[in-house]
Amino acid sequence: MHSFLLPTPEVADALAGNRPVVALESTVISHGMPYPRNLETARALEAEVRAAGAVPATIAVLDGRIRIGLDDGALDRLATGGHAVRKLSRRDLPIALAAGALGATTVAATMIAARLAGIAVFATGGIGGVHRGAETSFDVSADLEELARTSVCVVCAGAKSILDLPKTLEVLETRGVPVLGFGTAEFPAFYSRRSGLPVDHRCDNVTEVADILRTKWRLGLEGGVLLANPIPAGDELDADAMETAVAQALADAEAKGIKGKDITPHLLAALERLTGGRSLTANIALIRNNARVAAGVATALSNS
Ligand code: PSU
Ligand code: MN
Repeated sequence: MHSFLLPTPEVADALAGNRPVVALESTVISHGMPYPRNLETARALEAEVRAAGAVPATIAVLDGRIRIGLDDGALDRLATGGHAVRKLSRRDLPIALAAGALGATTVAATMIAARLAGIAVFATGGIGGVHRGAETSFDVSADLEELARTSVCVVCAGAKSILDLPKTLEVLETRGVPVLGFGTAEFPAFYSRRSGLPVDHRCDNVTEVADILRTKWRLGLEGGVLLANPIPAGDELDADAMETAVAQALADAEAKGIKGKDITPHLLAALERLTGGRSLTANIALIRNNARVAAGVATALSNS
């Protein structure tokens, strides 16, 4: 294990015994949801992973180490820290570690940490992608670069329509990232099951997903795989109503001049306000569903 990594004994044991482990990110806890729902959700995700027979490893940066698995105290600091918690992507990791800062890891940084620790499967809500208007702003999430280079399977519910979904899929294609639909041939749009955009391949069970992962990596094709798992039908939000809310959230961010790493957290908070909290409830349902599926994939992968 890399000297910068600090796994909990439970995670270290599971990895040493080739038992299934699922990585979980912390930016969604610190910057993606309000307290106390964020803390409840973080705990619920760990419980989902355990109930499905795998070991959860929530990842964050504390006191100069990348923690692989968090105790209650650490989870609490991340959930209550607000703006004192840095949002860490690839570029930020060395700075935060060297400074001994408290930081939450994005999809990109969580992938890096998972890979270093030897964890192949990671569950999140939605990935970052190509922002609307990227042709002038150049705002393309580092998550896409990381998916291109780091060999981890990321289970998500697609990407939010705060992003430009067709452009996001174009970049994933260019960068060689397989996009698999779990029980669907369509890329899901986070709050809704459908986007009208096709995935590369539909998988109907976790064994098939594990086969594709193994094949990719045995071929020496380094890089991630995106497993897109639609929000459960009963938790879906109305696509038109969400589009209206997204347009308002984007206009608000533009008016306030929000840019760079602050834009995604700002839009998430605005959507929650604009939907009277319904976006948060949907977010929690889909991320729990992703944790369950990720545990299944990790189990299928460790059985081979
Ligand atoms: N999308 C969501 N919820 C989130 C994020 C994205 O629906 O919480 C977080 C993830 O941690 C993701 C990060 O990796 O935002 C992307 O930020 P940016 O767009 O600045 O790359
Ligand atoms: Mn960005």
